[in-house]
Amino acid sequence: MWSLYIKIQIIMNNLNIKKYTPTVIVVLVFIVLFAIFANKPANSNNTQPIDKEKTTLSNRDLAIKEALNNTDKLQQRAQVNGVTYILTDYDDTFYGGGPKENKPGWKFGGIIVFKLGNGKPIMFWESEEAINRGSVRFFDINNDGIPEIIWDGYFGATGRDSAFYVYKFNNTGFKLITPTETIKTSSITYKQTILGGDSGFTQIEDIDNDKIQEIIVGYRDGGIIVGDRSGVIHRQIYKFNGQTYELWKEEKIKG
Ligand SMILES: [Ca+2]
Ligand SMILES: [Ca+2]
Repeated sequence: MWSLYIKIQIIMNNLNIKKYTPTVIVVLVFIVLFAIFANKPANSNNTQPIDKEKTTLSNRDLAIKEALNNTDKLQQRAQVNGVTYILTDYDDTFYGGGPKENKPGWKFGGIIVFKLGNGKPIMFWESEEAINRGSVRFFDINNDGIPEIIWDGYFGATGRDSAFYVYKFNNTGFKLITPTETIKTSSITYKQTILGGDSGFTQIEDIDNDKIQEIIVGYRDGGIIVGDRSGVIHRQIYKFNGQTYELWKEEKIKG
C-alpha cells in the first residue's frame, strides 16, 4: 500500500495538481480497493447454504448420501466373485419436519446395493417391493457360498407384524426368491411379501438338517390373553427348491 501511495504522489507531482492531493488520493485508494474486492471470487467467503441443501431430502436420498459419504463406516459388505457389494436400506418413517418419503409415488422404504469400483461405491441395484421398518443383511441362506440379501421386519398397519424377503445375486442385480402378492391402491401398484405373521414367530431355521435354511412364519389363533395357552399356533414353513422359496409345510400347534 505504501508503494501505491508513492506512485500516486509521483503522478500528482507530474500532473501538478498538488493542491487537490488529499482528495485525489482518497478517491484513488477507494477505486483500487473496489477493484480488488470486485475481482474476488463470489463464493470465497460465502457462508450461505446452497439452494439444493434447503430442499428436504427423502429418506432414500439420505441413505444414498450416507452410503456415498461414509463408505468406510458401512458394515454391510459382501464379496461375490472378488467384487465388493455394499448394502444399505431406508424406511418410510419420519418425525416432525424431518425427511420423508422415497421415490415419487412410493409409500414405503427400500434396499439399495452399491458396487465398489476403484474404491468408490456405484449404484448397482435397488428393491422394488414394499419395504418398511426392519433389518437387512447379507447372509448365505441356501449355503451355496454366495450371500443373499435377507430382509425381515414390520409392516404394522398393513396387517403383518413380521415379514420376510430374500434376494439372490444374479450378476446384474438381486432377484427376489420369496413369494409376493400384488397390491393395488387408487394411486400405486406394488408387490408385497406373503411371508408374514405375528411378531415372534418369524424365523429361519434348518429344520431338515440339509444346511439350507427354511423360513418359518406363524400366527396365534385365539388365546390372546397373556398366559392363556388355549389358542392354536399356525406355522407355515417355506423351503428353498433350488430356485425360489415355496410353501413346504403347514402346521397347527396347540398352545
Ligand atoms: Ca447363497
Ligand atoms: Ca433345511
